Amino acid sequence: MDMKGHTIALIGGFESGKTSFIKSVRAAVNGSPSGIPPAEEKPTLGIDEYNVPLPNGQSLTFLDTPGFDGYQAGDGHAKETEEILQMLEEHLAAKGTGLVSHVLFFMNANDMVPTEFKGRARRTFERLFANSKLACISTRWDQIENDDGLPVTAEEAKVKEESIYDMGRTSGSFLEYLFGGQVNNGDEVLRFRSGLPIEAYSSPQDIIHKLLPRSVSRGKNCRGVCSPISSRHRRSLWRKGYRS
Ligand SMILES: Nc1nc2c(ncn2[C@@H]2O[C@H](COP(=O)(O)OP(=O)(O)OP(=O)(O)O)[C@@H](O)[C@H]2O)c(=O)[nH]1
Ligand SMILES: [Mg+2]
Repeated sequence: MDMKGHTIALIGGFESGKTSFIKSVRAAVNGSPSGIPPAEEKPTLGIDEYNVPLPNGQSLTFLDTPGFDGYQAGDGHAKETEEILQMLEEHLAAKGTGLVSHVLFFMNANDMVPTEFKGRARRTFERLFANSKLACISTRWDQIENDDGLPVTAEEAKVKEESIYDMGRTSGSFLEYLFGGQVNNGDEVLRFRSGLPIEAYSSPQDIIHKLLPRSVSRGKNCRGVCSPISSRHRRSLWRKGYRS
C-alpha cells in the first residue's frame, strides 16, 4: 500500500454485482452488520469513483465501470469491452487517480457468458494494468441452489465454479487471457466466490481483507463485520426469499 491507499478497478459482466460489491465494502468499513441483501441498483453508465476512508487514515479508491455486454441508455447500444477500458483510461488520465493497484474481474455465476477479449481491448488492458494485481470474482452465489433446492455447500460450489471457469475459457475469451499465464507478473490469479457470507462463499469485505490484509480492520469497531454469518441467520434469510 502506498501512503494514500489502494486504487481498485472493477470490471466485468453487466449485473454481476460490481456496484453492490463496492457498496457492501463501504458499508462494512462504516460499521454496518454483514449479511444484508444488496439493494436494487441501476446499471452503471460511466466511470464512478468511490472513496472509502479507512480508520488508519488511508483510503480505498474503487473505480466502478459499466458492465460488459450491458444496457446503455439513449442510443441503446451496449458498450464494448474496449470502449469501457478506454473510458477508464480517460478517467484515470483526467483525474490523475494514479496507478490501479488491483483489478477485480466480475462474472455472474448464474449467467456465465464468455467475454471476447482481443486486439485493442487487450492492448488497452495491458497499458492500464501492467503492474496491477488481478483477481477474479464470481458472484451471486446465494442465488444458486443444488438439486434439492437448497443453498449449495462449499463442495458443490467448488465443482460448479470449476465448470463456470471451464465454460468461460473459450478461445479468444477474457478468461483464457487471464489464466494463460501472461498477466499478473506470472503470479496465480486468485479466484473468489461472492454472495451472502456463508462457508461456500465470501462477503465482499472478506475478499478485500484477503487481497489487502491490513485495510478492512477486524478490530473492535468492526465487530461482526468480517465474521461469517451464522447458519441460522443464513437459513432465515433464505426463507425470507433472498435469492432472486
Ligand atoms: N442475490 C444477490 N443479488 C445481488 C448480489 N449482488 C448484486 N445483486 C443484485 O443484482 C443486481 C445487479 O447488481 P449491480 O451491483 O448493479 O451489478 P453491476 O455489475 O454493477 O451492474 P452494471 O452496472 O449494470 O454492470 C442488483 O439489483 C443487486 O441488488 C448478490 O450477491 N446476491
Ligand atoms: Mg454497476
